[in-house]
Amino acid sequence: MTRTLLPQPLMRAALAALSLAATTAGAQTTPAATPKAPAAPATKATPAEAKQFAQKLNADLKQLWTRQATAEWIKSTYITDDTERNAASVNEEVMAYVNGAIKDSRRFDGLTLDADTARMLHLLRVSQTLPAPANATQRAELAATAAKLEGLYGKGKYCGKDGKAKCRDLEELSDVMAESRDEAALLDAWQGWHSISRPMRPLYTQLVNLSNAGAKDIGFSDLGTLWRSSYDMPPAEFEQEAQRLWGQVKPMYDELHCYVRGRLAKQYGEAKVPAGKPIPAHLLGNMWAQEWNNIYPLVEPFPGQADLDVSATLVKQGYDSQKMVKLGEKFFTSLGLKPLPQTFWERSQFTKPKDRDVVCHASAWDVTYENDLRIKMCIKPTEEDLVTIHHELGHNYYYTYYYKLPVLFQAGANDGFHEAIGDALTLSITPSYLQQAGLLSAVEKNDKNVINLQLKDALEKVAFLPFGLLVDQWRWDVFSGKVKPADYNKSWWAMRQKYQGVSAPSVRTEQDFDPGAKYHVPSNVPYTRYFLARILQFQFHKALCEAAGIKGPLHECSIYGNKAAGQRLQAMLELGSSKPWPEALSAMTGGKQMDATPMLEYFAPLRRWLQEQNKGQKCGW
Ligand code: X8Z
Ligand code: ZN
Repeated sequence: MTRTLLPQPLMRAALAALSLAATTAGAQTTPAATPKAPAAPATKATPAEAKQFAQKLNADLKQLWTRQATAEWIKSTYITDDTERNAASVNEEVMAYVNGAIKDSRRFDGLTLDADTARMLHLLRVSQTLPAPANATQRAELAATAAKLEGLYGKGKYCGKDGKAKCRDLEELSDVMAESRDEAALLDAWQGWHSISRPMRPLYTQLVNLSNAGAKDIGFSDLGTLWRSSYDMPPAEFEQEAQRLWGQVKPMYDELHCYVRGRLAKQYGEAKVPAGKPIPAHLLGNMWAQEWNNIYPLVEPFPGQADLDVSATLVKQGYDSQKMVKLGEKFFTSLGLKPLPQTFWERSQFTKPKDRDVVCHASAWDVTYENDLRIKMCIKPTEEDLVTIHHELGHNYYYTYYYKLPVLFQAGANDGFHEAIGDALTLSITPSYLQQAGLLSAVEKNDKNVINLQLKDALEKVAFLPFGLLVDQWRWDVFSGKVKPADYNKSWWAMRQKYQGVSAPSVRTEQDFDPGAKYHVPSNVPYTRYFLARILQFQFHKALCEAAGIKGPLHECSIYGNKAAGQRLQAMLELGSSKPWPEALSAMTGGKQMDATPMLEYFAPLRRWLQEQNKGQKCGW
C-alpha cells in the first residue's frame, strides 16, 4: 500500500494508483527530478541485469512514492484548488514513471529470474489502481480528474432542498442516519448526501475511459482485469474465488436480512418495509446500508439484558481522540508488538479541523515508507470510531513491520490482508476485555447475552458482506464496458438489490450518480479487499486464538495480552508482499485457502437462533 491517506494499503494504492513519471538516478536524484526508468541496454538482457533493474526501481519508487504521499497527505488534510493541483501534478509524474518502467521491464520477459526479482516485476505491473495512457495530455487530464473527484467528495455538503438550510457535511448527515428513527428525516439526510455526487458523473466517465486506456497500454484488457490481477491467480479465477466465498456466507446474510426486515416492519410499518421485498436503504442506520450496527436498539433480541453501549461510556468517561487511540495502541502492545513512534502522535490528524475542508474518511499512512506512521480521521467518542481506530492501527502495524523491505514488497500479502489485521484484533474486544478496560459493566454469561452480543457483531460484520462484494462487481462491469454510462445508476441499484436486498428510498434517475456518494468510488480505491477482509479476519482470529492456546468457542476468545499470538501475527506482517499470499496465510493459519468456515463457526449460536426466529417468515426478496 502506498502510504497515503488511504489506509495504508489504500495509501499505496491511492498513491501508487495515481502513479509516477521519470528522470535519472535512483535515490540520490535531486528531489525535484523524477527518476527515469532504468534504460534498456543494447545487448541481450540477462537475469543479473533484471536484478539491478529491480534494485533501481525500488530506489526510484521510494523517492517518487514519498513525494506522492506527501502531496496526498497535504491535499487530504487541506483541500484547496492548489493542493489538489499539486497532488495531481506529482501523481502525473508517478504514472508516467511506472508506465515507462513496466514497458522497460518487458525485456526481461521469458528469462529465468530469481524469485524476488520476478515477484518485484510482477508487483510493478499490477501496482497501479489508476494507470494512465502514454499520452501526456491524457495523463494530465486523468490526474486532474481523479483529484477533482476526491475533492468533490471531501467538500460535499447538503444545504436543504431549497439550498437555504444550514449546510451539513457527511459526518453530520451520518449522525442522522445513525440516530434518527424519523423516516422523513432519514430520507432527507439520505437524499441530501446522494445529491453531492451528481456533478461527479461526467468526471467519473472520463476517469473510466482514461484509466482503461492506461490499463490497455500496459497489457490489460481493462482496469477491472488489472485490479483482479493482484491476487496471485489469473483474474478470471479470482472472480470465481470471490463468488465462492460469497456462496459460503450468503445463507447467513439471508437469515440476518430476514430477521432485521421483520423488526424494521414493526418500527416503520409493513407499508414501508414489506415482507418478501428489499429493505429501503435509508432505514438501516448507515448512509450506504453497509453496516447496520446503529439500529441495534431496534432489533435487539432480548431487551433488558446487559448494556452493551460502549459509546455512552466513552462520553461519560471523557474519552478524547488521543485517549481512544492510546487504548487502541495498548491492544497491539499487549501482544508484545512495539509502541507507535513518537512522530505518529505528532503528525496524525485525529480530529476534524474547524477551519478547512479535509478528507474525513479514515486512513493510515507511512508517508516516507520509513515508519513515518500516521492516521487521518475525524474521531468522535463512539464505539464505531473506536473500532475504526483499531482498523487503522492494523494498517500502521503492518507498515511498521515491513518498512525495512524494498518498497515493492511494502504491501499486504494481498490487499484484503491489510484490511483484516486491525479487524481481527477487534474480534478479541469481548465483554470481558471491555470490562477490564472499564468500558462496560459486568456482562453475565448467559444465552440471552450471547445472542444479543452476536447480533450486534453480525450487524457490523455479516451485514457488510454483500456491500463489500458489490461495489467492485459494479465497477468491474463499468470498466469492462458491460455497463455503459447511460446505465450507471440503474445498474448500481440492480447490484444493490441483487446482493444486499436493499432498494433506493426514492425514485432515482440517470441524473443521479449514487455510486459516487461512497468514498471509494470517487477516490478510486478498490473495494473487494474489504469483502475478503471480513472473511480473512475470522481466519486470523481463529489462528491467533490457537497460537495463544485458548480453548473454547471462537466468539469468546480474546488474545489480549498474549505474546504467542503477537509473535504469530508479527511473523506474517514482516513478510509484506514478498511472498504470494497463500504462503503468508499459511504462516498465520497453516492453510493456503481463503475460507469463511471460521466466520460461520464464530456466528454458529446466532444462526441457530435466527433460524428459529425466521420460521414461517417469507424470507428473501
Ligand atoms: O474504508 C474503510 C477504512 C479505511 S481502509 C475506514 N473501510 C471500508 C468503508 O468504510 O467503507 C473499513 C470498512 C469498509
Ligand atoms: Zn482499511
